[in-house]
Amino acid sequence: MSRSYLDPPLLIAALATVPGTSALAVIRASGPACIEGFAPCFSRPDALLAAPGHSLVHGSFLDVATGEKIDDVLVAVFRAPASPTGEDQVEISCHGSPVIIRRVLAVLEAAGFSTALPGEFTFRAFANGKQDLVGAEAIDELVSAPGDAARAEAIKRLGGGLSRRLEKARSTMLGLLAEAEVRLDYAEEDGSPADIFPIEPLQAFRDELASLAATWSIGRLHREGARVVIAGSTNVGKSSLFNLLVREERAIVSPEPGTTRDWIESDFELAGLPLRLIDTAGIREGPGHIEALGMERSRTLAEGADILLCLADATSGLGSGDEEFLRMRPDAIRLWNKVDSAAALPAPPGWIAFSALEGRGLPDLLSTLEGKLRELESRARGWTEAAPDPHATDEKGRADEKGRAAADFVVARPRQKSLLDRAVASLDEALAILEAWGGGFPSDSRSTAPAFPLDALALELRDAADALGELTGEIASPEVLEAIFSGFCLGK
Ligand SMILES: Nc1nc2c(ncn2[C@@H]2O[C@H](COP(=O)(O)OP(=O)(O)OP(=O)(O)O)[C@@H](O)[C@H]2O)c(=O)[nH]1
Ligand SMILES: [Mg+2]
Repeated sequence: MSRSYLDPPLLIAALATVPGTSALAVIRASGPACIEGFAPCFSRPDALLAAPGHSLVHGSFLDVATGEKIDDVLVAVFRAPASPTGEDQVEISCHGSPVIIRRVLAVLEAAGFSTALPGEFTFRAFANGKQDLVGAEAIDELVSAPGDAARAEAIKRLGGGLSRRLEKARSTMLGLLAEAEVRLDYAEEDGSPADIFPIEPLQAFRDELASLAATWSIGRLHREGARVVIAGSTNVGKSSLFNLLVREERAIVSPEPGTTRDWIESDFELAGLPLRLIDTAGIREGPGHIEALGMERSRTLAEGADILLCLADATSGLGSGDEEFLRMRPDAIRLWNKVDSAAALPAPPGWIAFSALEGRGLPDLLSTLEGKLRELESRARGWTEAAPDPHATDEKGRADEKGRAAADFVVARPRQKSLLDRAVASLDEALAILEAWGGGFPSDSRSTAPAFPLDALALELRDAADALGELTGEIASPEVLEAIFSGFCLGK
């Protein structure tokens, strides 16, 4: 029967490093009485059992059944609750041979350690209050960060500042509601709405959460990479440029027009930012059925590109395919390719003179591309390029500053974004309810003024608070937890 993350905690073990040959490998084990469970597999059980938490013990890993020494190992001992998982834990550093790893895991299994589920160590850290859900997700994001920007954002989230901010917003909102309930009992008819429920802090939370939700586009950009699409007429050198940028012969290049029939993609990094480069089928008149399908895909990809590279053949001038893309995307980076050829026409203004064959114009292309990426990043953050003026009195200056404060933290997952959106939508409803009310108290039975809409307000504020609670994992359902942690890597 398959195990679940929510089963009572067993002893678990898994390889934490990549399988294969390496200098060292680390095998982690965790669970109640894990150190005692591991002791029979170790040549110095007394030293192990006496070892304090966060210490190292040197010895041999033994086959319990035969007493055979399998490897020389160094064991890191962690004791509950001051361990990464909150349970007793050992981390065995052995030599990184697949044979040793297999034997160690088999002996551990025979000694009662089950194979850990993906992300089960992190799940236990979450279940034992060592990490909230945003922090647990940040561990996975740190391990799988495709570039330095995504790494920097993950390590910040792992620090817990974002979670603390969300928890503070949640408890303050619920506190305001509780206070409103009390104040209502004592409200005078001539009191103002702000005496019952102060709107300003609510508005401030709403704005802060909205800024945070807006950082998702930058998080997505850093995690998935900007989609850079190469498009143009057939035979202009798109695949040659693709190969040049990814530094390998990935795409087929040939003098025959219509060589690329379907798009191909490859990831690379520029100035710390990940890119997904996509080579597409060229556009030409009178294509066959399959080629026409490929051309349709090229158009869709160009339309959805973060950055479009439009290539034209310098030996023949602008083709109808290139013109079509330029009409669709006037913001495209324009490359006048094959300038090395004797037949090349001069590059028109606004075009980079380029040669995919010789790499001419490449520094110009890379710096233009980097500039576009930075622009994309700034736009995703909702920033203007200038540094914020701390004395800014205008709306824009204040909005920029708020954006930067929220962008200290960047949300990285669609789950986080949609829960923030839900909280913002509920707070918008709550603010609309307060605005529509405008005054009047139910405590005065003769009053004809509308009653304070406590129930409707409470409903919206609780929903906003619940969305934040789901975000940090305080009230996440077992299904949600299972779905999140099963996406983590093994041994994490
Ligand atoms: N002289 C010269 N030839 C080039 C250059 N770039 C590409 N070519 C040649 O142009 C021809 C077409 O190149 P590809 O890279 O396959 O062109 P493509 O745009 O991908 O073509 P399709 O996939 O058919 O749309 C090949 O013979 C290349 O060697 C260049 O900078 N200079
Ligand atoms: Mg091609």
